[in-house]
Amino acid sequence: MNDRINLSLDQVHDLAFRALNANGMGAEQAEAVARVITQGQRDECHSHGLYRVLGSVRSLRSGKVDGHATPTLSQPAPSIVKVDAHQGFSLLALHSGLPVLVERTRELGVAALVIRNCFHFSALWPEVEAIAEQGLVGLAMTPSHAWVAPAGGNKGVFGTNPLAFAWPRPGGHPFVFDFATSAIARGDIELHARQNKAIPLGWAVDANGEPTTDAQAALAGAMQTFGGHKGSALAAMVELLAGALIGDLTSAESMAFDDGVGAAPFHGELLLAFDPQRFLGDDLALGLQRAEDLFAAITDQGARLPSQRRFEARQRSERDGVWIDRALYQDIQALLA
Ligand code: NDP
Ligand code: PYC
Repeated sequence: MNDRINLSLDQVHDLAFRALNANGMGAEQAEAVARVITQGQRDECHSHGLYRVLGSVRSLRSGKVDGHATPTLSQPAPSIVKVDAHQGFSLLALHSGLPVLVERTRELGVAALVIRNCFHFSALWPEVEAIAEQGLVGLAMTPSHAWVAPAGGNKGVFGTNPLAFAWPRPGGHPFVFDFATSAIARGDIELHARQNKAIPLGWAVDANGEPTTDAQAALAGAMQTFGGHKGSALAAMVELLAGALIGDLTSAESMAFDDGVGAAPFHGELLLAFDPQRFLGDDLALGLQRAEDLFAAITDQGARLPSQRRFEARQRSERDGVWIDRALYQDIQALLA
């Protein structure tokens, strides 16, 4: 029997939506979550595609999530848009806050979207891409659970704390990067553990603080930051900006809140948007051209831009559908029973 199955993007969306909805998530939230899961699977980001249905349903079943929460929006300052997710997932809150962030950014040049009190599991590139689609520059960050040791330590303090950035490009895909400040996303280590595959050295230490290639031992130990002290400092910055500054939980506090039930991390998120038109005025075209010159200097020597792999995967998936592990498909089907 083939160990992978082919699904259309509509089938991916339908499967995710039904699994979430059957486990207590209301249609509005389930639609927002299924859309992003489908985008992740489409772009072959396997750690943040259909695999996330399992963790989302586990979160719903933990009783901590309000799958029917309706986000509420406030504006504590002209440049700050705040959305309270009221213990729902982050994505419906994002959906309601994004148009207001865009409006404020066009008006003021720079604005922030703060999402509070949300369960969070998703990749950040769909969010900064949505900002760049409006001709704006986007930056997003969020804590998670305290799985990552600071450089020089061996106990979890930081989350995997992703940082994502998008720059709009006239007539093409934006320039986007989105990475964990840990050596790799935790989801990738979990996928290695599911498939009994070894992980590279440098991703994690075991519970005794020893470097390990065993994915299970890594999950029980502590993950490492990327780039040693540099990733460590960036991870701390994310805790400060998208935790302390916005009055929401740090990764350590999120983990304490979880109390071992294994739900998605519960905290906040910070998104910043910049309007190039406001910064550059009459020099907008020149500024965007200088960015193009920079991208050309990268690609002209054979190096690739971040997200190029994703955009190629997107084109393939839109044409041919996606391939997913049969075991994952069966695990999700079981959630519908
Ligand atoms: P990776 O290390 O796989 O890649 C991160 C970025 O680097 C991508 O933009 C990728 O582009 C780019 N990239 C990879 N290889 C190259 C290369 N050779 N040249 C140029 N660019 C390259 O990602 P991570 O494991 O760090 O993170 C994966 C995802 O997990 C992210 O989307 C992140 O948002 C998500 N995540 C979410 C968390 C949360 O709390 N919500 C926590 C941690 C991670 P490309 O995709 O095209 O390869
Ligand atoms: O893969 O590290 C991760 C992650 C944490 C929360 C969502 N994804």
